[in-house]
Amino acid sequence: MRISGGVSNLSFSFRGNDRVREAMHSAFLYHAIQAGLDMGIVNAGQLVVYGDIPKDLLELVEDVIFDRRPDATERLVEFAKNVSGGGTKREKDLTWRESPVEQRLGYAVLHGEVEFIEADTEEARQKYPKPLMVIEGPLMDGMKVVGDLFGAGKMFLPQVVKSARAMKRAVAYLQPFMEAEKEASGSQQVRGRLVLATVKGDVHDIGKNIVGVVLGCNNYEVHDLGVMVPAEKILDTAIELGADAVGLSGLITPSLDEMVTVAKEMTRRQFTIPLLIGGATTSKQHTAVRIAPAYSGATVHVLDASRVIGVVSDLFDDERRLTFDRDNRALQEKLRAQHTTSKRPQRTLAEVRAKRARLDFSDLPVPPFTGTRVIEPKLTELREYIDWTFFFHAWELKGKFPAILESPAYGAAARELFSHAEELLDEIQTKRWLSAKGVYGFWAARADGDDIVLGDGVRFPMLRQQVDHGDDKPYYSLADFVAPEGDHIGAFAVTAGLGVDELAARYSAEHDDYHAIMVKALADRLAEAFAEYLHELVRRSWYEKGPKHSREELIGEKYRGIRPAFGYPACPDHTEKRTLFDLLDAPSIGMELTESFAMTPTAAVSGLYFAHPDSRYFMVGKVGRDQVEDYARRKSMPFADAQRWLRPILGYEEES
Ligand code: B12
Repeated sequence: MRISGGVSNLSFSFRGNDRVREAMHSAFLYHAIQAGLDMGIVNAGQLVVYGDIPKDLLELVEDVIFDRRPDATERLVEFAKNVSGGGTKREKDLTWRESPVEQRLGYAVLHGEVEFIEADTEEARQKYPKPLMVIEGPLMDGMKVVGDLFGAGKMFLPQVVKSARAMKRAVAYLQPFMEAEKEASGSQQVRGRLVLATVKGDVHDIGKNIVGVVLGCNNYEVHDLGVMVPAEKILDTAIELGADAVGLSGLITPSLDEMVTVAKEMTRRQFTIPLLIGGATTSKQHTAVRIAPAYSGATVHVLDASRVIGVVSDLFDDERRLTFDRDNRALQEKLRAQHTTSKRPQRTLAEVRAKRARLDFSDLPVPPFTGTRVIEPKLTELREYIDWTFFFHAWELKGKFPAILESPAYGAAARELFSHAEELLDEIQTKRWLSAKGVYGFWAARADGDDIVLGDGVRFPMLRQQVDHGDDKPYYSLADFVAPEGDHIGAFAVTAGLGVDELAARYSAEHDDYHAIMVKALADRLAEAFAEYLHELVRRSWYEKGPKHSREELIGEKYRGIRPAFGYPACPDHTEKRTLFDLLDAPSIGMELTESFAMTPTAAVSGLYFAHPDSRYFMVGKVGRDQVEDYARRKSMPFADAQRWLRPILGYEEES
């Protein structure tokens, strides 16, 4: 028996939408041939390669073909509305190429099109009397539309960063001509000059880079000093360039203190320009309570890139500045007042220790080995462990993956970003641009009060919750999850960031911030995926022998055991990473710590493994002075130092 069929009937209802039809035909043929189809009638010139069908479209199409979900048809119909238009037979829509050069440049900037940008810029250069006029005319007009649409929420961050790439390429093309004519690029129209830096001891810069691009798109001049920048360099540069504002960024809590240091230095050196504060660890509360009082000029916390233009345009406007500054100071005053009144009652250390969590330690699984092992997974292995939600989050497309691909507001932008990310990941994989390395191990361990002591004497002092719960619940410490009579714990340090800096620098040199930022965001995702992958491997080798958990279960942490990381709320003291790194000999795989205990390479995660089924994540929260004194003793660290490192969680006022 032979089977043959007319394939196009399958997609008849999508007449006019060749992209969807071609994808349906290809996907159908791909599976049907494997299942025994001998002959199909189809326009072979209109077939897309199965592997080239974008993943999102493929999923929807296969949902329909296999009738995988009840709403498969509706979802494909909905999706098809956004992708109607040419399939393989139709050329890319190039009608915009027929318009005058000004409109072409505007289009290229708005859509982030770089294919013709140099040729069009050259044409405009020949048309205009001076190269600078090309920037200040058609290119800036295009950027202004971008800035307005972004401000109005009609354009999303990834699209803005792509626009910036087109703009930068055009400006770079014009640069040598302007130098020949001794023109300064765009200097007449610059709306303000900012010096940005990630503070000393901190290495993360995606957020700051995004902010820099958004500012650049709105014709602010940005001098980005990079990461780990000491206060002196930031302020010297600001003076040298006559900056209108300084912007600081930081990811981990020790950077908060460093920001206070910069603020104090600004006061000492009699600065008056605004100080902008941003980064994942910062908050408007901390800015109000600690940073603003250290500096007399305007000190403004900026939550994310979408707010930065609003803030700087107010600060740099002679009229609006006063009102903005007054409102900001009033808000900060209110936050300081709330801070002093909102202290929640605390129990004494002795009381909370008496209420430690008491676990049943009758089942203590033994790990497969003790000591350390190095692991170097392939990126293909890590890829399936990526939780994409935070990737979109980094680009300010907030929503859960994969639902975000279907979002009425962000869907189109999210789908485009996702397909670019997948393309780049493919390339990174095949060209081996990045590599991942980790080290992990297991040790005999026991709880000694609130310390976890390893067989060879290495000690991890832990902190305990002290804020009054008002009920009978235990006051947790991670030490509670380890049996005092003898048990095991694990530890790990992983990075997927080997090669990132070089790759990002290469993209930046090509004026391609879009890919430079994307590479870093992907490396971060791979680092987190590595931690997930390794945790699974560890659990399975140690105590979790059953069937593997699904992706959703992994993301929802529906498994036994935890992997808290120093800096996260259950173990907020970053300095313990020193002991951890020594234990694992993390430098042997290329990982190091900065003076603030940030890890390099940047895309890195490290922490401990606990196996107990009742072990759980919790927040230590604010701690009392009695605990800080006790903790300092247990760490053999001077009290003042312990207090400084624990500053973000002190539940009492420090004596000055
Ligand atoms: C994703 C993530 C990671 C990723 C990548 C980090 C990253 N991209 O920022 C990875 C997995 C690598 C990671 C690692 C770690 N992380 Co982490 N991580 C996060 C998470 C979940 C999201 C951060 C993020 O991606 N933000 C998206 C980016 C684009 O936003 P952003 O950096 O904040 O920037 C925006 C704004 O802040 C602002 N902005 C930023 N800079 C500037 C500058 C100026 C001038 C202005 C105006 C504005 C501005 O605009 C930006 C764009 O919108 C946060 C929790 C959270 N929800 O915030 C924890 C968090 C940042 N991580 C934390 C910690 C502790 C760590 C680790 C130390 C854990 C560990 N022991 O392994 C390591 C440190 C890594 C290192 N190299 O040292 C803590 C930091 C606070 C603290 N307690 O110290 C957080 C807050 C989690 C928590 N609640 O405890 N992390």
